[in-house]
Amino acid sequence: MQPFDLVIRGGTVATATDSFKADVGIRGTTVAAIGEGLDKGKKEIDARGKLVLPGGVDSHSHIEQLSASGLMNADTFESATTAAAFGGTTTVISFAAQHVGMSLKTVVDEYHQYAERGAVVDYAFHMILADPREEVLAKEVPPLVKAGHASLKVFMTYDRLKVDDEQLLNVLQSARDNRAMVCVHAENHGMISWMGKRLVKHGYTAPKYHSISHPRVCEPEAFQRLIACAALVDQPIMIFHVSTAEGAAVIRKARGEGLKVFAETCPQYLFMTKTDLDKPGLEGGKWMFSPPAREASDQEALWQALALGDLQVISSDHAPYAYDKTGKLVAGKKSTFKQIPNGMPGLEARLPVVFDEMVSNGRFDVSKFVQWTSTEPAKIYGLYPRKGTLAIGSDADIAIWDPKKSVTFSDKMVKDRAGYTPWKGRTVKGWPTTVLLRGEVLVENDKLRAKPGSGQFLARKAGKAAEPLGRATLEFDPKRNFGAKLR
Ligand code: DUC
Ligand code: ZN
Ligand code: ZN
Repeated sequence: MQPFDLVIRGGTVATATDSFKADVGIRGTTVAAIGEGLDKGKKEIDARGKLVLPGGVDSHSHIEQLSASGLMNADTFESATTAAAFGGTTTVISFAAQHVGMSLKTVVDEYHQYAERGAVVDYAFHMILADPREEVLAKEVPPLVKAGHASLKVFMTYDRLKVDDEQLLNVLQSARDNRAMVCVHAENHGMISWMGKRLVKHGYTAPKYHSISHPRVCEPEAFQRLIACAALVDQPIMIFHVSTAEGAAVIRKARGEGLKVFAETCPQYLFMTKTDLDKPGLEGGKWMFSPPAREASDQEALWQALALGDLQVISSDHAPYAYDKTGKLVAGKKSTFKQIPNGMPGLEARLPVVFDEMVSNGRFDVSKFVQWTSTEPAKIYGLYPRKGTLAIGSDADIAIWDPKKSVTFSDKMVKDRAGYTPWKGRTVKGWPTTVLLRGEVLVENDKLRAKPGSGQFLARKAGKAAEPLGRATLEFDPKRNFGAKLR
């Protein structure tokens, strides 16, 4: 038997189901053995007193992405994935963002180029459809899904991105025909637009009013409409960034009816509230993301929804804009909240802030942490078991966590290019001190060891999650619809 190239010795290994003391033996790029007293490796890492976890999978991150108004976000693939690596994340799913009039294929080719140039962790793309015209759905989506882009994303709000109900149905049908997951930013557009105009007209223009301009009800309303459309088509969906207790309740009901509705939340909804936006001047703009942070009671409801399995994933929704003319202040120092781009950096902080609460503070155990931040996203998006677990044959993407290391977030530590962290001043206990990607050291002793472009594209086939239920609604059942054959 060949010797191991690397043995991680003496740590506590945790997966989504178990945690136990074991050595991990790596040959080449994959895990070759997990057990006690493994033979010596060519290299060894001493993990005594540490947790040995699968690298994080962040399935919602906006990287080097052009907004509909033509604003590029602050990160390149190099800076964003470096931030991810330092925070223990070894796989990201970001977006290839189509805007109206664009060819989807051209867009995907461009994002491939950006990522090939800079990524230091492995990556895949969700394809954003802002213009799901017939030719795009008929000619571009099928070969792109076959090429490994097994998820589509649509927005139900934002002026230049949103799809109406008929377009949404077309996208859901296209995903069903091609076997892909559909991810949705689901908020009621009319309510947001109407409230925003009313607030500004009355002079309420500060960033804190952003949170009021997204009425709570715009979430359950959009979720219900989306779920009804998905059920009509019989297409599984992923609801992005759930922020309210009412939204989570709608998801619970749908799942109780057996519908394939998956959902995520993000650290900002678990740890921030609307009062975080209440800062002097435009400073609160740093905490402006959509949907907005809500109330402390929503945080409890979201933890409960995770515990019950109604939400399965904690992603970052990393969307960095610098606090200057290139980003948050693009419309100047007198802008209204409507003119400030939405989004906050989150790739680096996602795992440490969640680990601190779940593992260090004991809200849940380390297996649940692994489940929601690595295993479930890998399963739902067709990356498992190559990613998302530590098993024989899995990629050796490993984050070695020091559960005793305390870190206080500061602007100067950030690796992304937003230039600030919305977690500034927060102290967390537990930090990934050594991170491996496919058996190679990625981060060690606070240094990045990988070269830009060393991350690999992950071609994905949709997993079980994206399989339709096979339950025909009356309208699609020839026995009940006067014989119409619509499939
Ligand atoms: N909201 C989004 O819909 N996308 C990016 C970030 C944000 O805040
Ligand atoms: Zn969104
Ligand atoms: Zn997003």
